[in-house]
Amino acid sequence: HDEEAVAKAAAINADSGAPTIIDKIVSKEIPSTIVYEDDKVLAFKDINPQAPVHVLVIPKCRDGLTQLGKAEQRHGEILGQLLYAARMVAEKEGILDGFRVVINNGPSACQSVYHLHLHVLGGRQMKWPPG
Ligand code: IU
Repeated sequence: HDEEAVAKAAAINADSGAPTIIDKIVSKEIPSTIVYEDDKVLAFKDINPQAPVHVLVIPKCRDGLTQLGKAEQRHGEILGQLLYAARMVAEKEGILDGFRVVINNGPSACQSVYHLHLHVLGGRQMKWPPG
């Protein structure tokens, strides 16, 4: 059953605080196609793109931000930097006129990687509401 499978997958991917694949992408142990990088933020192409442009924007240092729900006041600066980086990605990818930024938070939103990441999606007509 579809709903059951989704719930099961989401439960497996609960927030354990364990290291994630993103650590290896940041260290470049796992190669990725980098779209934008500065000292605090990295943006790279999603391996399973859901749109012609699908880029993930992450803080290089997780610093407790396994998910947006764990954000504290002290994270304000990096959160702003991530949003600005998303805009830089949109410009670089030529979708500044129309793009979507998504953060999946927790099992019911199908978060699968517990290192905060913004999805930047575009290059096609996006639908609303999202699924
Ligand atoms: P989510 O919001 O946690 O569901 O998004 C995780 C994304 O990470 C998802 O779109 C995956 O395709 C993507 N991804 C990736 O780009 N590279 C990887 O090695 C893995 C996941 I694992």
